[in-house]
Amino acid sequence: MSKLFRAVIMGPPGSGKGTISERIAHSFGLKHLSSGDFVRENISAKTEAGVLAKTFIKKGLLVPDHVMTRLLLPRLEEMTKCSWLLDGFPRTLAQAEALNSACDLDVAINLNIPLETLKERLRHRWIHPPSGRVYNMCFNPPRVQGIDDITGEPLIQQEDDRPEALVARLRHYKDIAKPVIDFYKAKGILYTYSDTETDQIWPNISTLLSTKIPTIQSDARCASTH
Ligand code: G5P
Ligand code: MG
Repeated sequence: MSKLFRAVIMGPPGSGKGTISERIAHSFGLKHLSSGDFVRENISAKTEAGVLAKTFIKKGLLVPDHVMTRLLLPRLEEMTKCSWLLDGFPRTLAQAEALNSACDLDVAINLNIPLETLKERLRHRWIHPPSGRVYNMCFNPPRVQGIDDITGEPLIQQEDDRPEALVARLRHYKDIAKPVIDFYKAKGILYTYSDTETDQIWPNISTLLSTKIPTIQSDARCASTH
């Protein structure tokens, strides 16, 4: 019988959660679920939760816990046969506790990146909204400026990467993350990585996961999607 593997990746806005998640999904076959992408899908589809979430995201605020858990937990229930990586959820202690009631995690990855590095990165970030693909005009630019490599569609800058929303996001992060970090530390599953470069952090995460998930069988691997 296959052993399923469940992980979360935490870190402030721009810390590289999405970039590292894509590498993990590609290398280890985990299904990548990004809470931010999921919220944006709901905003585009104008669902009730999406309309509500938009009012918070525009101000650089977190979406309320009850909205997030109502969006995310049913999605996880559909993935009982998958090994997955949850990117951006939980963000608060209430979310961590709700997730803990729904399933057991194997690993919580925590990215600890200096503030100045974060501000600089997000200034240069562009995304392809339909897929959630992320580019950085310095670090990983698209082949043609402003155009998605795969579909040829235009790239945009997200509303919450605008300077005023960004500062608010970074300020809030530290306070709310501390209890979540302590929660996973107490469970003995927290792995924190501190550096200014994703390429320095990635080999260490890859080594960790190689030791933690050698037994995932092909039927527990899922396509990498957001
Ligand atoms: P998101 O979409 O989850 P955030 O705020 O957590 O947004 P974000 O912005 O998606 O975080 P990230 O995924 O941590 O950042 O980082 P990334 O996108 O991979 O990398 C950032 C940029 O840096 C990219 O351009 C990348 O190419 C580049 N980069 C990566 N590594 C390097 C490097 O080494 N060097 C350089 N130079 N560049 C690099 O959530 C959005 C909003 O949704 C709501 C909130 O309102 C949130 O603000 N939301 C929730 N609300 C409540 N609870 C939740 N659980 C919520 N989840 C989402
Ligand atoms: Mg992200």
